[in-house]
Amino acid sequence: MGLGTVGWSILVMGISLATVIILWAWIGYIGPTYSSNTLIHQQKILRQHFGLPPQPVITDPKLLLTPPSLRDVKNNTANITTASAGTNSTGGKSVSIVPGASTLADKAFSSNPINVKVGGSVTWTNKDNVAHTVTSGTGSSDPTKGKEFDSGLSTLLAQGKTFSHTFKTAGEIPYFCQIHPTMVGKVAVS
Ligand SMILES: [Cu+2]
Repeated sequence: MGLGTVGWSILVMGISLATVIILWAWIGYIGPTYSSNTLIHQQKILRQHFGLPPQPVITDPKLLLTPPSLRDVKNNTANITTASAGTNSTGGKSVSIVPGASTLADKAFSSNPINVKVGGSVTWTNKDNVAHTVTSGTGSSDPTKGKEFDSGLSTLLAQGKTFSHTFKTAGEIPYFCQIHPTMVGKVAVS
């Protein structure tokens, strides 16, 4: 007499259940950390194999709460690279010319507008891989362009270069890039 359809079904279910129980007893509970633990284990073996120092274990909660892409990897601290609108060490303000600035209009400068006290300075840092200028005025045809400040067409702000200007009188000063005149910003001096 054969097993029949029901018999086979029960047998397959029984084998499946037995397999699951055996795997559970052998490997244990496979939870959300299983694959990351496996990767850590594999990495440890590979590091030993290639004579590399062990991976430092990050325990600083401040660092763990910072997404990896925002960590300052070199210094291994939670030095978050915010769009710098901050006050720099000399008490002046910092403005970034952001990556891809030439097509970003009034988003080319961060922060924009920037507020500064009379007697305070603003330092622009070019974080784009294209050279720019920071030139006071509303645009190329402004007769007063460059009167308050101009980083200059002969001394272009290449990637990583900075330009600073100290503001002596209150007022709102528009500025732009002479190479890409659609890049516009404003300094509010009070
Ligand atoms: Cu430009």
